[in-house]
Amino acid sequence: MGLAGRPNVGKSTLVNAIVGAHVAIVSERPQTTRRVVRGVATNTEAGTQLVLVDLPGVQRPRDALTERMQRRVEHEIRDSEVLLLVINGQEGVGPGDRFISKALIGAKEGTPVICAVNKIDRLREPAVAAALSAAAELEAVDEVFPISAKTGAGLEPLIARLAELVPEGPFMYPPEQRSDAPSEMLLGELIREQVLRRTRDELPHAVEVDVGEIEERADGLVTITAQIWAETESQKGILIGAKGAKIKEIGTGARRELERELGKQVHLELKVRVRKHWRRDEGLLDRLGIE
Ligand SMILES: Nc1nc2c(ncn2[C@@H]2O[C@H](COP(=O)(O)OP(=O)(O)OP(=O)(O)O)[C@@H](O)[C@H]2O)c(=O)[nH]1
Ligand SMILES: [Mg+2]
Repeated sequence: MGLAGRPNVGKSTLVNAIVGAHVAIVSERPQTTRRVVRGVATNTEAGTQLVLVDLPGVQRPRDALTERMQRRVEHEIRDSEVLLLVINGQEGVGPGDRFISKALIGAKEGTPVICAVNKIDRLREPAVAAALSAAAELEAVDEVFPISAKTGAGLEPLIARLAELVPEGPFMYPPEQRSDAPSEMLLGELIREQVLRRTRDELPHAVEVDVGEIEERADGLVTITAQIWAETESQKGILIGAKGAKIKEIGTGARRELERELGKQVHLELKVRVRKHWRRDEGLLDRLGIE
């Protein structure tokens, strides 16, 4: 089941909420998600498993990175058995949502499209009703659900409906598994999430994280080395900060997240490096697993 929607509408937040774990990274900045992650939510009692494909926001490509992201979105939408179109209820239905709705019709051919009108915690009742009816008018949309991925409001009926719609069959993943991401990717993304939380303007888009060694000592301490890439010397300077204050702050936040994820003590070694034009380097993007 693929999640389509404009950047920043809350797709990754919704995946985490349904899965009940931090499998996808979230930030206030648009275009946070670069790598496709499958979040897995299994209800063993009911015998259902939802596989939620968290996708980058639909956008106009600008370079090799965004072109790959967009191509991947289109591919995953074509392959989905159920489509979940996420809309920012606070902003209502706009031209971007209509564009995506049209694209879904093209890919659809009998695929159910469920629309989640998100962020209703920010809205009063009449505004929710208006957003719902605008969403219901979108050509591709079969059903609409008002939700808040943040507070969990409205999630239960949405999840129940999605579970009805997924074709029956054997589980694709073991019931305890929460995501398909290899641990290096997940750890790198958790570091990038901390960078995104602490940077602004162009910087979030210019940053990439490359995880190197992950070593566990006999006493259980895990040493992780990672490089944070920026595209220019001045971006590198911002990431390091005055007397290294910024990188220290990022490192502390990231270590906390990594420790929570691994359930172990972590020693994190971060280096900031300039890698000019990495967003245009097809070979590097391959190696980074951005397909
Ligand atoms: N108030 C409120 N904020 C939300 C809700 N869902 C998500 N957000 C916030 O919206 C912002 C974007 O959330 P993401 O989940 O990263 O959005 P996304 O659609 O995955 O964005 P991209 O990966 O960039 O396409 C974050 O600051 C979230 O905390 C919600 O239900 N209510
Ligand atoms: Mg996202």
